[in-house]
Amino acid sequence: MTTDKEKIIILGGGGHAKVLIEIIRSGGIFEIAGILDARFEKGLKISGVPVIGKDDLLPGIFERDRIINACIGVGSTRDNSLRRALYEKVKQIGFSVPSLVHPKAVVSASCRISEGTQLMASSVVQPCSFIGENTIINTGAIIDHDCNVGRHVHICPGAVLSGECLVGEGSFIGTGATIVNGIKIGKNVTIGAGSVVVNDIADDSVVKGVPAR
Ligand code: JB2
Repeated sequence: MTTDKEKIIILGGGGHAKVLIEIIRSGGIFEIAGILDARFEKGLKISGVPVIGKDDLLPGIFERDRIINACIGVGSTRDNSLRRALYEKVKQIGFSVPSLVHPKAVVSASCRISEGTQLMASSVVQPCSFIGENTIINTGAIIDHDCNVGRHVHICPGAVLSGECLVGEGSFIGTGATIVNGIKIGKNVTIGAGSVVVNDIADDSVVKGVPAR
Protein backbone atom coordinates (compact mmCIF):
# COMPACT_ATOMS: atom_id res chain seq x y z
CA MET A 1 0.00 0.00 0.00
CA THR A 2 1.56 3.33 -0.99
CA THR A 3 0.87 6.27 1.26
CA ASP A 4 1.45 9.94 0.66
CA LYS A 5 3.00 10.24 4.11
CA GLU A 6 6.58 11.47 4.34
CA LYS A 7 9.04 8.76 5.34
CA ILE A 8 11.24 8.89 8.44
CA ILE A 9 14.18 6.72 9.55
CA ILE A 10 14.86 5.97 13.23
CA LEU A 11 18.38 5.64 14.66
CA GLY A 12 18.32 3.15 17.53
CA GLY A 13 15.94 0.32 18.29
CA GLY A 14 15.79 0.20 22.07
CA GLY A 15 13.31 1.35 24.67
CA HIS A 16 13.44 5.01 23.70
CA ALA A 17 12.79 4.12 20.07
CA LYS A 18 9.70 2.11 21.04
CA VAL A 19 8.30 5.19 22.79
CA LEU A 20 9.01 7.35 19.75
CA ILE A 21 7.49 4.83 17.33
CA GLU A 22 4.17 5.19 19.17
CA ILE A 23 4.40 8.98 19.08
CA ILE A 24 5.18 8.97 15.34
CA ARG A 25 2.31 6.61 14.63
CA SER A 26 -0.13 8.66 16.73
CA GLY A 27 0.81 11.80 14.79
CA GLY A 28 -0.12 10.20 11.48
CA ILE A 29 2.29 12.46 9.55
CA PHE A 30 5.20 10.11 8.92
CA GLU A 31 5.58 6.57 7.64
CA ILE A 32 8.46 4.86 9.47
CA ALA A 33 10.81 3.47 6.81
CA GLY A 34 12.94 1.44 9.22
CA ILE A 35 15.37 1.32 12.16
CA LEU A 36 19.14 1.56 12.00
CA ASP A 37 20.84 -0.33 14.84
CA ALA A 38 23.98 -2.50 14.69
CA ARG A 39 22.78 -4.50 17.70
CA PHE A 40 20.03 -6.26 15.76
CA GLU A 41 19.87 -8.57 12.76
CA LYS A 42 18.60 -6.95 9.58
CA GLY A 43 14.94 -7.80 9.13
CA LEU A 44 14.15 -8.12 12.82
CA LYS A 45 10.99 -6.17 13.65
CA ILE A 46 10.84 -3.86 16.66
CA SER A 47 7.30 -2.69 17.46
CA GLY A 48 6.50 -3.77 13.91
CA VAL A 49 9.29 -1.68 12.35
CA PRO A 50 12.02 -3.57 10.44
CA VAL A 51 15.69 -3.13 11.29
CA ILE A 52 17.25 -2.26 7.91
CA GLY A 53 20.92 -1.95 8.87
CA LYS A 54 23.49 0.35 10.47
CA ASP A 55 24.24 4.07 10.36
CA ASP A 56 26.53 3.67 7.34
CA LEU A 57 23.33 3.44 5.28
CA LEU A 58 22.37 7.03 6.15
CA PRO A 59 23.93 8.84 3.14
CA GLY A 60 22.27 6.41 0.69
CA ILE A 61 18.95 6.66 2.51
CA PHE A 62 19.09 10.42 2.04
CA GLU A 63 20.58 10.62 -1.47
CA ARG A 64 19.20 7.51 -3.15
CA ASP A 65 16.02 6.70 -1.29
CA ARG A 66 15.12 10.38 -0.87
CA ILE A 67 14.10 9.88 2.76
CA ILE A 68 14.76 13.28 4.29
CA ASN A 69 13.50 12.87 7.89
CA ALA A 70 15.41 11.24 10.71
CA CYS A 71 14.60 10.55 14.36
CA ILE A 72 17.22 10.15 17.08
CA GLY A 73 15.82 7.04 18.73
CA VAL A 74 18.77 6.57 21.06
CA GLY A 75 17.94 7.88 24.52
CA SER A 76 20.41 8.74 27.27
CA THR A 77 21.26 7.78 30.80
CA ARG A 78 23.33 10.68 32.18
CA ASP A 79 25.46 11.43 29.12
CA ASN A 80 23.83 13.09 26.10
CA SER A 81 26.95 13.13 23.91
CA LEU A 82 25.86 10.20 21.73
CA ARG A 83 22.53 11.85 21.03
CA ARG A 84 24.34 15.08 20.15
CA ALA A 85 26.75 13.23 17.84
CA LEU A 86 23.94 11.38 16.05
CA TYR A 87 21.93 14.58 15.65
CA GLU A 88 24.92 16.43 14.19
CA LYS A 89 25.65 13.47 11.88
CA VAL A 90 22.18 13.39 10.33
CA LYS A 91 22.02 17.18 10.09
CA GLN A 92 25.38 17.20 8.31
CA ILE A 93 24.02 14.74 5.72
CA GLY A 94 21.00 16.99 5.20
CA PHE A 95 18.22 15.27 7.12
CA SER A 96 15.45 17.16 8.85
CA VAL A 97 14.84 16.02 12.42
CA PRO A 98 11.17 16.73 13.14
CA SER A 99 10.12 17.56 16.69
CA LEU A 100 7.87 14.77 17.97
CA VAL A 101 5.07 15.62 20.40
CA HIS A 102 2.84 12.99 21.99
CA PRO A 103 -0.86 13.85 21.51
CA LYS A 104 -1.27 13.82 25.27
CA ALA A 105 1.54 16.28 25.93
CA VAL A 106 0.33 19.71 27.09
CA VAL A 107 2.23 22.35 25.12
CA SER A 108 1.46 26.06 25.48
CA ALA A 109 0.88 27.95 22.23
CA SER A 110 3.37 30.57 23.38
CA CYS A 111 6.30 28.22 24.01
CA ARG A 112 8.95 27.53 21.39
CA ILE A 113 9.97 23.97 20.54
CA SER A 114 13.09 23.47 18.41
CA GLU A 115 14.02 20.90 15.76
CA GLY A 116 14.41 17.35 16.98
CA THR A 117 12.79 17.90 20.37
CA GLN A 118 10.85 14.96 21.75
CA LEU A 119 7.91 15.54 24.12
CA MET A 120 6.53 12.34 25.65
CA ALA A 121 3.08 11.51 27.01
CA SER A 122 1.85 13.73 29.88
CA SER A 123 4.78 16.12 29.56
CA VAL A 124 3.88 19.78 30.07
CA VAL A 125 5.55 22.88 28.63
CA GLN A 126 4.03 26.10 29.97
CA PRO A 127 3.79 29.60 28.43
CA CYS A 128 6.85 31.45 27.15
CA SER A 129 9.26 28.54 27.69
CA PHE A 130 11.89 27.58 25.10
CA ILE A 131 13.11 24.06 24.37
CA GLY A 132 16.35 23.66 22.39
CA GLU A 133 17.23 21.24 19.55
CA ASN A 134 17.36 17.49 20.10
CA THR A 135 16.13 17.75 23.69
CA ILE A 136 13.96 15.12 25.42
CA ILE A 137 11.11 16.22 27.69
CA ASN A 138 10.34 12.73 28.91
CA THR A 139 7.15 11.13 30.22
CA GLY A 140 5.28 13.32 32.71
CA ALA A 141 8.06 15.91 32.98
CA ILE A 142 6.94 19.48 33.69
CA ILE A 143 8.56 22.64 32.31
CA ASP A 144 6.80 25.59 33.89
CA HIS A 145 6.48 29.11 32.49
CA ASP A 146 9.41 31.20 31.19
CA CYS A 147 12.00 28.41 31.31
CA ASN A 148 14.90 28.14 28.87
CA VAL A 149 16.03 24.56 28.25
CA GLY A 150 19.06 24.24 25.97
CA ARG A 151 19.78 21.76 23.19
CA HIS A 152 20.79 18.14 23.66
CA VAL A 153 19.24 18.15 27.15
CA HIS A 154 17.36 15.25 28.73
CA ILE A 155 14.62 16.11 31.23
CA CYS A 156 13.84 12.63 32.58
CA PRO A 157 10.42 11.23 33.43
CA GLY A 158 8.59 13.09 36.18
CA ALA A 159 11.21 15.80 36.61
CA VAL A 160 9.85 19.27 37.42
CA LEU A 161 11.30 22.66 36.43
CA SER A 162 9.49 25.46 38.27
CA GLY A 163 9.06 28.85 36.55
CA GLU A 164 11.96 30.85 35.10
CA CYS A 165 14.55 28.08 35.27
CA LEU A 166 17.48 27.78 32.86
CA VAL A 167 19.14 24.49 31.85
CA GLY A 168 22.33 24.65 29.82
CA GLU A 169 23.01 22.48 26.77
CA GLY A 170 23.90 18.87 27.26
CA SER A 171 22.58 18.70 30.84
CA PHE A 172 20.73 15.69 32.29
CA ILE A 173 17.96 16.20 34.85
CA GLY A 174 17.30 12.83 36.50
CA THR A 175 13.97 11.08 37.00
CA GLY A 176 11.72 12.88 39.48
CA ALA A 177 14.18 15.69 40.19
CA THR A 178 12.71 19.03 41.28
CA ILE A 179 14.23 22.39 40.33
CA VAL A 180 12.80 25.31 42.32
CA ASN A 181 11.85 28.65 40.78
CA GLY A 182 14.45 30.71 38.96
CA ILE A 183 17.37 28.29 39.26
CA LYS A 184 20.16 28.42 36.65
CA ILE A 185 21.73 25.06 35.78
CA GLY A 186 24.86 25.19 33.65
CA LYS A 187 25.99 23.12 30.66
CA ASN A 188 26.70 19.40 30.82
CA VAL A 189 25.38 19.12 34.38
CA THR A 190 24.03 15.85 35.81
CA ILE A 191 21.29 16.10 38.44
CA GLY A 192 20.63 12.80 40.20
CA ALA A 193 17.20 11.19 40.28
CA GLY A 194 14.92 12.54 43.00
CA SER A 195 17.15 15.50 43.78
CA VAL A 196 15.79 18.86 44.91
CA VAL A 197 17.83 21.74 43.46
CA VAL A 198 17.56 25.00 45.44
CA ASN A 199 20.77 26.75 44.32
CA ASP A 200 22.29 27.56 40.90
CA ILE A 201 24.56 24.78 39.56
CA ALA A 202 27.80 25.47 37.68
CA ASP A 203 28.77 23.91 34.31
CA ASP A 204 29.93 20.29 34.37
CA SER A 205 28.70 19.66 37.93
CA VAL A 206 27.30 16.33 39.14
CA VAL A 207 24.90 16.82 42.06
CA LYS A 208 22.29 14.78 43.88
CA GLY A 209 20.24 14.67 47.07
CA VAL A 210 17.82 16.84 48.99
CA PRO A 211 18.98 19.56 48.79
CA ALA A 212 21.21 18.64 45.84
CA ARG A 213 24.95 18.94 46.49
O1 JB2 B 1 25.51 5.13 17.25
C1 JB2 B 1 24.45 4.48 17.27
C2 JB2 B 1 24.04 3.75 18.41
N1 JB2 B 1 24.58 3.57 19.66
C3 JB2 B 1 23.72 2.75 20.34
N2 JB2 B 1 23.63 4.43 16.18
C4 JB2 B 1 22.46 3.73 16.17
N3 JB2 B 1 21.71 3.75 15.06
N4 JB2 B 1 22.03 3.02 17.25
C5 JB2 B 1 22.84 3.04 18.35
N5 JB2 B 1 22.68 2.45 19.54
C6 JB2 B 1 21.55 1.58 19.84
O2 JB2 B 1 20.63 2.30 20.61
C7 JB2 B 1 21.95 0.38 20.68
O3 JB2 B 1 22.42 -0.68 19.87
C8 JB2 B 1 20.65 0.04 21.37
O4 JB2 B 1 19.90 -0.92 20.66
C9 JB2 B 1 19.88 1.37 21.39
C10 JB2 B 1 19.75 1.92 22.81
O5 JB2 B 1 18.77 1.14 23.40
P1 JB2 B 1 18.67 0.94 24.99
O6 JB2 B 1 17.48 0.09 25.21
O7 JB2 B 1 19.98 0.55 25.52
O8 JB2 B 1 18.37 2.40 25.57
P2 JB2 B 1 17.60 3.57 24.90
O9 JB2 B 1 18.61 4.52 24.40
O10 JB2 B 1 16.55 3.10 23.96
O11 JB2 B 1 16.83 4.22 26.13
C11 JB2 B 1 17.55 4.75 27.20
O12 JB2 B 1 17.20 6.11 27.35
C12 JB2 B 1 15.83 6.33 27.55
C13 JB2 B 1 15.58 7.80 27.62
C14 JB2 B 1 17.15 3.93 28.41
O13 JB2 B 1 17.88 4.35 29.52
C15 JB2 B 1 15.68 4.12 28.66
O14 JB2 B 1 15.28 3.45 29.83
C16 JB2 B 1 15.35 5.59 28.78
N6 JB2 B 1 13.92 5.77 28.98
